Parts: sequence; C-alpha cells; structure tokens
Amino acid sequence: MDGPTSNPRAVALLLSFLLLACGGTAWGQAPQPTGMRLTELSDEPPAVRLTACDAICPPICDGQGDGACDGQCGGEAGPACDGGCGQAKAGEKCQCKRTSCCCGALVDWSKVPLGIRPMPRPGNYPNPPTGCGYYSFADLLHDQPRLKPQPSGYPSFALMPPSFYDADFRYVEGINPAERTLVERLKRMPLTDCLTFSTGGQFWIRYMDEYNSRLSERNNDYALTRVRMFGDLMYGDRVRLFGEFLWADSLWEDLAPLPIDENRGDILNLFVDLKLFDYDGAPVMARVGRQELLLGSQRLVSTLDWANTRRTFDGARVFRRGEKWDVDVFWTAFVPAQASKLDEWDENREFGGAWVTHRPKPGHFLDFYYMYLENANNQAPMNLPVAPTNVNTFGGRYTGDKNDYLWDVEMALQFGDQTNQDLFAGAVTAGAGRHFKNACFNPTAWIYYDYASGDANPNDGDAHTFNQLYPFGHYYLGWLDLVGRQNIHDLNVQMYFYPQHWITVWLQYHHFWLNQGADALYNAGGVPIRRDATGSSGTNVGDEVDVIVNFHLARYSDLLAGYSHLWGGGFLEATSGPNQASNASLFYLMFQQKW
Ligand SMILES: [Ca+2]
Ligand SMILES: [Ca+2]
Repeated sequence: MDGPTSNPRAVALLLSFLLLACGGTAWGQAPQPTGMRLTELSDEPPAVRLTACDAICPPICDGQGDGACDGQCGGEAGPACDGGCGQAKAGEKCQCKRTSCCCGALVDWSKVPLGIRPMPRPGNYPNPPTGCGYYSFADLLHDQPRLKPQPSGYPSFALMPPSFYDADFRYVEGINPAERTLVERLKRMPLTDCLTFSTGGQFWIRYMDEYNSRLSERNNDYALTRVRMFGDLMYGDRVRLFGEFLWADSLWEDLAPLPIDENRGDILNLFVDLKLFDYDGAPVMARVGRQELLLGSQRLVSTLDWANTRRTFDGARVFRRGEKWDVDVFWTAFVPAQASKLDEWDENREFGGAWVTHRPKPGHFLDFYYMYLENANNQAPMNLPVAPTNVNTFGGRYTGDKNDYLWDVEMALQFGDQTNQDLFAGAVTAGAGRHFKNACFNPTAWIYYDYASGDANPNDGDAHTFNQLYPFGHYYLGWLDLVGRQNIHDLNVQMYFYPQHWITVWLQYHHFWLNQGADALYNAGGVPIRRDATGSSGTNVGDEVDVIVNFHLARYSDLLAGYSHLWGGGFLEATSGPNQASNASLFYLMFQQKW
C-alpha cells in the first residue's frame, strides 16, 4: 500500500485539504470581504438583484403574484427588495419571496424542490443547546454570540446522515442576494423563469489509528479522504434532476482496504423527481434512478455516513410527505461500491418495501414498515449458510418526548427462507432518556437495551439470525464497528453534553453479549468475524467505551475527534488467535468542510 503511486496522491490530497481548510475558515469568519470580492468579480450583480426582485411581483402573473408580495418587505429592505414590493410595511425584515411564471403556472420557489424531508429523529438523539451563545468556534473568535444558530441546510456536526438532496436551502430564497454567503450563492441560482440550479459538496479527511483492527490481531493506521459534489436542477415544481459525484480514497492502510473505504470516482446519486399529483394538499412524487435511502431510525436503512463511500441503490420510489403522514414505496437493487471501476447494481440483491410514518405532533414519530430483501448470491462465511436468502421484515417504532422525558421503542420480525431453511428472526430496541435542560452543559442521558436474535444450530432446518439489512450500525452499536445487529444483546448508556454551544461531547458505554454462543459475532457490516461453533466459548463479547467530540469550527466546517476501547470478554478471549488479542481500540481525528 506504500507504493510510489500513493505518495503523489497523498500530497495532492493534503494540499487540497490545506486549501479547503483555509478557504473554509474565510467563508465562516469573514463574509463581508468575501461578498465584496464576489460583487467585484460578478458580471452584473445589480441585474441579479433586479431579477430576484422583479420576480417577486411578476407583472405577467396577473393577480396571483400580488399576494406573494403583500407585507413581505419592510423598512430594513436592502436594494434587492426596494422597488420590488410596493406594499412594504416599515420595520419588517425583508422577506423576498421569489415567484416566476413557468409555462403559464406560477412557481413559488420558496417551496421548491417539493418532497424535501428533514431527517427523522434517530434513536438516542441529543438535544442541542438553544439561546445566547457561541454557535461555532468562528463566533467565539469574533466574539459574536447569537440567539440561535445561523441557518444552514447542513447539520452543525461532522457526520451528515441525510442525503444532499434533502439539504434544505429553501430559506436562501428569503435572503437578500447581496447578503448571502458564498455557500448560499451556490444555491438557488435562477437560470430562467422555469429553471433554478443549486450546487454544493463536501470534503473530509480522517486519520484512523486502530489497535487489533477488525479483530484481525493487527494494527492499522491510515487516512480516509472523500470529496462529494452535487448539482441540483429544478424545473419549476414539477421536475427535478439531481446528481452527485463521489471520490473516496484511503491511504497507508496496513490491512487491505474495506469495500466501504474506497470508490475512486463514481455516482452516488443520479435521479429524476417527477411530481405526479397532489393528494390531500401534499404532492406525491416519483423518484427514478440512483438514490440513497434513509428511513426511520436508520437501524435498518441508512446512508451510512461514517463509511467513506456511503451507500446507495438503483431503483424507483414513490413518496409523499404530508403534514402528519409520510408514505414511501420503493423497489431497488443494492449498488456495492467498487474501488476502481464504475459501480453497477447487484441484480442478485433486490430490496424493496413500504414505509409509513405518522407524526401526531412535533418530535413524535410512529413508523410502520414492511421490507423485502432478496440476496441470491451464495454466501457461507465461517461455515454459516447466510445466502441465498429471502427476508420479509415487518416492524414498527415509536419515539417521542414529554416534559423532557424521552423514549424510543422499535421492534422488527423477519420471515422467509435462508439456504432452504425456514427463517424466523426478530429484533427489539427499547430506550428511555432524560434531557436535563436546566443543568450545566445541557446534558441528555439515555439507557438502551438492543436485542437481535441468533441461531443455535446453523444446520437444523430453521434459521434464526436476524438480518440487519442496510443500517447505520456505527451510530448505534459502538464506534469500533465490531458489533452488528445480529445475534446480539447490547445494554448501553449514552450521554451528550455541550461545554460550549459549539462543542458536542458524546459518551457511550456498551455491554455486549451474544444471543447464541454457537452463532457468530457479526460486525457492523453484518459479516461474521469470530465464531466458536461448539458454543463453549460463552457469550460475553465485552465492554466498549466511546468518547466522541465534535468541534463546530465555522458555519460549514467541523473537527471530529474520538477514542473507542473494547475490553474483550470471555468469548473474544477464547476465540482469539495466536497473539491472544481480545481488546481493541480506535483513535480518529477528522476534518470536514461542506459548501
Ligand atoms: Ca466505483
Ligand atoms: Ca438453525
């Protein structure tokens, strides 16, 4: 891995890292000079402003357009709004609402693209601080406390599970074009009355130092780099074309890179959205093409953002997001990342389902789902007949909060067949938490029990190992990624606190033990990594502690640092190799910049 070809690549990536780091700081800290420079460079900045403002009350949309302007602009209006709205009320902050006439229909661009979905509450969710404070390190440097975080379509955390296609920058429509940041200027660019274009992306670099990496009894220290870039073309509110490019690479690995480490140039998303019709006041959309999937708690279906390559699918999806009910129906094939050639769907791995979410009130989520997975590939790792398999998953979840008490319960049952054996398996999660909102550092604490069934005998005609599908296991079952949601019990406590508004500290303790001693320990990828077929090594996997600290450096950049340690239990001691390595640990340091 240390061949001569690695080094120029490493140097180039490190240079781009430094450039981005400097550029990122400038974006976050000094919006005014950046804006001035942009104005100077721009061909016709006044025309841009006029276009945005003229569109507020398009003269050709008689009657309909007028309503969009009433009372929207006020005395503080900048040049972008003056003259655009005749009905300004003094003292109101300018709220430019861009509308245009596209093929005879009025488009309210503040609602486009339709179908954007905020991330559903995951399990063991934090409660970020509110009120006056420094929301980024840049705020601290400039001694600029704020009452709330600056608006952004991106989260103020290094990891971003939602897809870029769900990054909600519609708020930019309400900002005077002259006051937008560079990142905001890349969003919502009007091309014609019908077309608006957005672009953006992310760079990250992560140093990893793993002791007993993957329980292989070897150490691995390496770096992961990733670049993502997207383009989003909206044709009115009826059609959307979204594409995203990914470059993921790893450097200096002492072990063979994992399939989720490298993908040197590929398509992460490329789809068309069509608005089919309105149902009960909300649009029903069809999405066809390559698309990431994220559903519910992400215990079963996630984009897997910790993985350098993320995770994607080819297929079709019909969905609706309403005020209280969301519905998704999808049929896809999994697209495994291939490091050095273009990714293709695996026609042997079909994945589909129907997912309904009900939100009786804000923060409360009730999920009901059915999913079908077919894996027609022959797989028998560690003498375990895993596939071909057909898995039908029925499940549900309820999460919410009341008076700062938090809860989260999820259960799934699986039926089907696995290598001609009858499959019956299940998983249960139950968690309770408390948000101590008046305590110092705004802590939130959770206690959880996770269970996923295992199989006592792989050859007795019945299969009982739960299939974890396509989860965000890293988020739930320890950041060492040594434990997956298969044949496992996990009793865990988690705690978040914020020494400053811009610093997230997240602590986890897990006690893992196998459900069936003769079944394997499956890692976060669902791959068996240790097994005693006799079951005589017991079930005690061990205890893991995770410390995760996120520094929100500036509006779009973060530094993530962490340490995880596993004290191997009797099962890992008895199944260790010649080096008797049963403990494992991981240190990592990551910088990420979005734009
Ligand atoms: Ca590829
Ligand atoms: Ca069995």
